[in-house]
Formats: sequence, C-alpha cells, structure tokens
Amino acid sequence: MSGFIFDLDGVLVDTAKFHFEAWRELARDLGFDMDETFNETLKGVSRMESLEKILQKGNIDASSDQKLSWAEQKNQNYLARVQKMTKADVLPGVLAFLEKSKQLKIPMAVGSASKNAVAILTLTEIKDYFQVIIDGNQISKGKPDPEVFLLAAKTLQLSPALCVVFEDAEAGIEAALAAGMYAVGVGDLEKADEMISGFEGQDPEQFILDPL
Ligand code: B16
Ligand code: MG
Repeated sequence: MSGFIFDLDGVLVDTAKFHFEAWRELARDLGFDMDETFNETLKGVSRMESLEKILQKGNIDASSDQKLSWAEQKNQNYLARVQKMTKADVLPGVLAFLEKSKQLKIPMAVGSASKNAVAILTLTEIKDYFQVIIDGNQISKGKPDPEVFLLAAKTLQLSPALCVVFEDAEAGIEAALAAGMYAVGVGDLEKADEMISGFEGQDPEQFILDPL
C-alpha cells in the first residue's frame, strides 16, 4: 500500500503569500526590502533559518535574544493574517483530491516545517483527512533534511519507498529525495521526479506507486 505525504504551505493551502508579507513587514521595520525572488529561498525553510537568511541579506548582526524576538514579531505578523483563513483558502483542486484519496483508502500525512500547521489545518477544515501530522514542533532538523518525511512515514507505518511526497519548495523536494521517496513538485521544481502545476484535474490513482 502506498501513502501520500503533503507539504502544507503552498501545496494544500495558500499561506506562502502570508509568510512573504509577514517577513517583508519585518524586513522593512529593519530598514531594507525583500522581493519574491528572495522569498523563494525561504519556502519550506524553518522560521529561525529563514530569519538568519533575512538578517544576512540585510547585513544585520544581533544577539540570540534579539533574533528570537524578531522571529516572534514575524510570527505575530503572520498569525494576524492567518486568523482570517477559511476553507476558501484551500488551493484549487485540493479538496476533491483529498476526498478521492480518502475513498481509495490511501494513508495520508502532512509533513510541514511550520509550527502553525495544526491551527491552519483546523481553520481550513481539512485536518481530519490526515492520519498523521508531523510539523515543526516534532522535528529538530528542517528541510532539506529528510527527518520530517521519515517521521511521517514511520508514523503511518509505511516504508519510505512507498511514500509519495507533494512539495512546492526546493528544500522540500531535496528532503523527499533524501528520504528515498517519490517527489512530486507542485510548481516548477526541476529536481522532482514529476511536476504538476496544481491539483486541479489530478486523479490520486495516477500517483499510487503500487496497485491497491
Ligand atoms: P512557521 P511548509 C514552511 O511550511 C513554510 O514554507 C516556510 O515559509 C516557513 O518559514 C516554515 O514553514 C515555518 O513556518 O513560522 O509557521 O513555523 O511549506 O513546510 O508547510
Ligand atoms: Mg511549502
């Protein structure tokens, strides 16, 4: 039996734009700007690692306490935007894909770097589709380390070779491949085993690695 592991931000829900806006607000408070191209390098990367990249870009050095305070400020910026999310923020085609996968009895997990994953899955009403949710609170090494996906597979009681990962970030594709899983890139991700532009019109049966 094969299983599906979904990244959250940018794959199931449209939160990538909120992360961008929230980081940009912090960068501007610190006296510089960041564009969407730079933002691509933050996708799938943990909160503290993202902050390090941003501070490097702005040539800013700071104490650990100051960094924690800026990370918290960004998270508050982010949560203020996320609170308004509803089922309508689930990306196109995702609900139908999850529903059909459920009917096919495909085991499903979320593998996200976000510490806010459960809150977002609850607000958007898709949490119950997943038997397992592994997020930034349960892992010590962020993507591109495979820890998040390996723990998801282990908790689903599936061998990594039978897992299909859906990811929108380069760091996430690298993590999936390092885990020995089949990587489906959502967007233009050349390292992926396969690329899709989104879930609209996609049939879960196409991604099953072995016949059910
Ligand atoms: P948080 P994913 C990742 O989620 C985001 O892509 C990334 O931009 C963010 O910095 C990271 O979560 C941490 O998020 O600050 O909410 O803990 O794409 O792995 O679902
Ligand atoms: Mg993502």
